[in-house]
Amino acid sequence: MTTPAERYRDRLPLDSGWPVVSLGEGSTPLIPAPRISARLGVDVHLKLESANPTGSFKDRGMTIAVSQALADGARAVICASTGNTAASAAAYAARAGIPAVILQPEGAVALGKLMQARAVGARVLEVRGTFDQALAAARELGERGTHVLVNSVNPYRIQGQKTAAFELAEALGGPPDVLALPYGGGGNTRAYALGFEEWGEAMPRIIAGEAAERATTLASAIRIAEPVHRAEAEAAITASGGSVVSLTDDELLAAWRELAEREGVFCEPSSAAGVAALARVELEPGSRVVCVITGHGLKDPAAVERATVAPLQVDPDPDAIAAAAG
Ligand code: AN7
Repeated sequence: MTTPAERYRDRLPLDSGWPVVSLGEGSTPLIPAPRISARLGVDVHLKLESANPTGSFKDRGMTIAVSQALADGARAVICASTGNTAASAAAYAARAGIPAVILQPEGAVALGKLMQARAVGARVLEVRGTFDQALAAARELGERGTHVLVNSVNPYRIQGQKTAAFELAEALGGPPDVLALPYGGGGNTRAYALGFEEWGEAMPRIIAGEAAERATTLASAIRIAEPVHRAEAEAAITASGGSVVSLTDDELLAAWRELAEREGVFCEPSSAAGVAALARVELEPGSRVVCVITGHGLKDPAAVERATVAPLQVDPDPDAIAAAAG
């Protein structure tokens, strides 16, 4: 399989001698969403970034950032994370053979993501504070030079991440009319805008769904009070003719449910933000829309427990099972 680093080498800041640290990221599926399309009167496709090696979009940027860190002789990488950056950084660091220090806001990271970072041997530290406070501490350690920071303020993250825009333009024979995605820190939004700008055809209208209650949303991946890329991300959204849509947890969960039950796509709650945001904007009938599904549903089993009905218990008796199956 060709990785984004190979496929788009001439569009990436890669030195020729570089060993690329890869887990087979990119080339993610782009699938139609017929029922969501019918409801909205537009042609919706889903870009399943949840199909990346660690189950989220972060792997595209992490392959490039960790490769650069290795080439620079880094002794260790560090990140603060609501969970997915951590899972990705930990896996790519393991692949590179360098230690990863992971700062998680205590009690605020979904179970699957916590287990991923632990499983690959990262040094996981639970910070008594918010994501924003943990990020400030990680940035400080990055500046001291003891650790290479691999949060998306590391420019190689955005560089790698932009390859998702190239894949979309190639798959569709040009950029979509509308790109809808979750908006947490804004790094992904920035990366798509950069990618489509470099692609050189039209810029899609960017619809970015954020949690209305940023500090407390059940969508823990985007529980980020202060988006670090706010200025650049929102400038790109405005320039594209798009908008930021603030979503309640009920709106996020309704879109999450629709993706799961009506399209068969099981993502984590934050990943439904693009679909949820579309319901709140005017759309040109028939236009081509891509929603980015940023993370896999298995990351957050607690969200499923909260939002769905628990299984009934039955005896191994066909009549009892037939009655219970309904
Ligand atoms: C599934 O892992 O910030 O707007 O530390 O995990 O680029 O921040 C995750 C963010 C959307 C928001 N969907 O993207 C982290 C982290 C999922 C995410 C976002 C995140 P950005």
